[in-house]
Amino acid sequence: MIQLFIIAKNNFKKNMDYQNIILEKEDRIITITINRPKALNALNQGVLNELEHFFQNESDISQIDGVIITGAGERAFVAGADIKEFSGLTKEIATERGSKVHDIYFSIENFQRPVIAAVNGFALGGGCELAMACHMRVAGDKARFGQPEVNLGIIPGYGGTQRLVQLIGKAKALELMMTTEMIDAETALRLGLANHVVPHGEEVEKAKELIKTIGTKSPLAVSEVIKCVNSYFDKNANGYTQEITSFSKLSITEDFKEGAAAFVEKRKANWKSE
Ligand code: CO8
Repeated sequence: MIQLFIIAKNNFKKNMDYQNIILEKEDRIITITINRPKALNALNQGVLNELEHFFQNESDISQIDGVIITGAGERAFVAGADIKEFSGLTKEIATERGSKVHDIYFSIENFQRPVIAAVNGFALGGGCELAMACHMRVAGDKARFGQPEVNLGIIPGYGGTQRLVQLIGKAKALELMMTTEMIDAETALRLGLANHVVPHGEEVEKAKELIKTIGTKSPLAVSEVIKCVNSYFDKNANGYTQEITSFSKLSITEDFKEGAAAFVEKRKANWKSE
């Protein structure tokens, strides 16, 4: 059955029949729901291919203010990579799959509009790593985060060894990855893994609220903020140099003139992304 639902406004195009994720567009916000609730939304190759397709082909970003990723059902955001697909894994397949998922998660992290994980339940293993690849995380009060891979004899292989350290620091990251302790939403908030905690069921609404606020700001400036902040963690980049590049690029835009004029004239800015 094709599970593609698009509440389309503007020019959002259907360009793939998604089987494992549901896309909805409303108020310039796309919500992606990973739709395998019986397997607690585990990331099989189908889900990964569809996320890859969306994030690497969604070029018409002028039509959107942001993207939300969440999980179907009441229990899980994503409970990890699909463990049932591990049998028959060779070194070559593991290398190929790991690299592919790194690329997908980088395309989320480098997406030019805010991407927010609405964590509505278990976010484990590759699911916690997916949430961490997003720019922010809104956790429901039933959310549980963890990196249980060493229980299976592997490590977090979808970027978790790097992004968990970036978000919560080395000592706590090592502890969570080595003990496999599952933490609740309030602990995730305290550690800096979650941006907000809301009652279960209100995760997507809160994420929408954040995106709507960001949507009132200059889209060009927002995407340069993403680029500069990501440069901090890119060993091949110099974040300070990127900041100067982005700042000077923005300084000659129409939107900069408009933003300054709107301030002086005490009115809302009318952004044109020019
Ligand atoms: N993969 C496949 N199926 C899963 C997964 C998963 N990760 N998690 C849950 N399921 C399935 C269960 O098999 C079960 O299906 P069925 O009813 O057909 O048996 C269904 O979801 C419900 O799960 P449970 O019955 O286990 O529900 P419980 O409430 O008892 O437990 C838990 C919930 C605690 C979330 C439990 O399901 C669990 O521990 N799941 C596994 C969590 C995990 O270990 N995740 C990490 C996976 S490894 C990973 O993500 C590594 C990424 C890098 C890989 C690099 C490869 C190249």
